[in-house]
Amino acid sequence: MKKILVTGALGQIGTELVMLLRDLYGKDNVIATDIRRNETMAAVLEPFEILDVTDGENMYQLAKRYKVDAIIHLAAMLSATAEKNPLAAWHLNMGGLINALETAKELGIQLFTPSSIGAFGPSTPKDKAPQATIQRPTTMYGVNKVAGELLCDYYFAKYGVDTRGVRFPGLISCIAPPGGGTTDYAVEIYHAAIERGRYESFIEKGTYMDMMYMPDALQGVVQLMEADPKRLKHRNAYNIAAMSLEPEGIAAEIRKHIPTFVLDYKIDPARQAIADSWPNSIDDSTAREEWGFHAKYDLENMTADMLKKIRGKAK
Ligand code: AKB
Repeated sequence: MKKILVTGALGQIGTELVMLLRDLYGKDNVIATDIRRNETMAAVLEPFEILDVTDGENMYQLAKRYKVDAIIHLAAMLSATAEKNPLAAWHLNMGGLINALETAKELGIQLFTPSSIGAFGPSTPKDKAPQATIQRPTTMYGVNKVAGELLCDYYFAKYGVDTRGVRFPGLISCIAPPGGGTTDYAVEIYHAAIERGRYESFIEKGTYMDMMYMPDALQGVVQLMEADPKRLKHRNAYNIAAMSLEPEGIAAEIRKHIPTFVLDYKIDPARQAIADSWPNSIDDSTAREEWGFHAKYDLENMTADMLKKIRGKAK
């Protein structure tokens, strides 16, 4: 059975991915790690180890001790926080990745790490941004993501490390909150709709960005990790897509369930500038062709599921 070490396991993606991986590969075969313990979650995610990903020696020793076959490296600083602390973002995002790549190289194991729609910039085609296109991001997060994609390709070409990655859209989920991203409004809006019946969006109406419901994102990670390597021509990193959304569209869908829901705006210029530099939508036909990616959720069934789950948690 495959054994996997996950970094950033207490984050938005990690929390749910670890649970799914444990269902698939067995509890003891998925080692959750994060920089600090959150007592509730760490207990749920046992086996759990403290790991600061900028500590390469500790990462290597943990991967070796647990004899893992793969690392899923998620620990990273997201776009909005990275813009406030560009040097810290470079240190964490690039330092963590190079340690994961070196560990994978030394131990001869597989590595998955996500890229993002943030790897694109203002000169990328706005609609249906292709798999291979102009990548000149104007954010530190985007610079990290492009450099990360290239590094992963480099380690594959030079050392044969089995690196794989996707460009995630904004991810929507209700288990663990996102932190410091530009697309976070699309998560907050659902919680606010249930808790207060209204939401103030920091992203302007009419600003489209690609989004995806978490179950599709997790399915994509597992599917790509398991994909036949002979079919993978692009590797780092595949566009994956589900829906292109803007605040009014989400609000209209929420109103089908909560007719009195009110959406106001208080634009955050910093996050709006990041959103404006990203494409409206991306084209995922390469992921479909090379490893069969297919998102199941659209705005309608995602909204119904999000509201049901948040209501269930509130009870
Ligand atoms: C962010 O907003 O920074 C992330 C992302 C799209 O990578 N959710």
